[in-house]
Order: sequence, then structure tokens, then C-alpha cells
Amino acid sequence: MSTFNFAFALRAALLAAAFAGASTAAMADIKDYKFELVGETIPAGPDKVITVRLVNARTGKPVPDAVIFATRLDMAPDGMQEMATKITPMPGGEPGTYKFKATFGMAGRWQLSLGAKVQGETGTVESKLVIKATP
Ligand SMILES: [Cu+2]
Repeated sequence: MSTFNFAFALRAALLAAAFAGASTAAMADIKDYKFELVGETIPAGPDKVITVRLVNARTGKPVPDAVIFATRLDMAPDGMQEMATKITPMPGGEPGTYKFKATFGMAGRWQLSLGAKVQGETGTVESKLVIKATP
């Protein structure tokens, strides 16, 4: 093998390795992302703050700058799906956590439905979390 051919082969191998690495990273699936509640119980009452964390389940890392576009909070887990309450996004929180304000009109289990778009991923993260409002 001449010096030229060796250099070419080495460069091709490095390129192939770099490409393989890049394509693995790009293959992260939208299903790898999930929401977690930060604290599972909240006292019932007005203007309570709900904090959720969006994580990449493969890496365990929080995911900042997601666009949360669908939210609903109702008492479906206690058979009262018609009992919905307004939910308002709030600024602040650590990167990867998202805060909302809501009024929990009664104690019991509330279901928080969330949808999110993650930067660089196609598809939608959809999640339903159950929050327990305590008396
Ligand atoms: Cu209720």
C-alpha cells in the first residue's frame, strides 16, 4: 500500500466512524423522552405550582427548551373527567423543568395531560401524569 493509499484509507475509516456516531445520535426516538412529576402530591387550593421534568430516558438527562403545547388538568382518575381546571404555564425553573399554575378545587387525583415538541426530534412527546391533591 502506498503512503497515499494508506492516508486515504485512514481518512475514509475516520469519516465512516464519525458518520456512524452521528447517525446513532440522530436516531434518538421521540419515545425516549418522558415527563416526570417533581413531587407527587400538592395541597388542594388556588394557585398551586406544578413542576414537571422532561427527561431523555436513554441518557437520564433533562431536556431544556421543549415547546409544551397541549395541557389539560382534570379529575379523570377519580371518575370526574368533566372536572377540569385551567392550567397556566409559568416561567422559571431549572433547565429541563417546566412549571404550571393551577387551582385544585378539590382533593383527590388529578390527571395532567402534556404534549411537547423536542428540538431536533420529529413527533410529539405525549404524557399523562397523576397528581394527588391532598386535603
Ligand atoms: Cu372532583
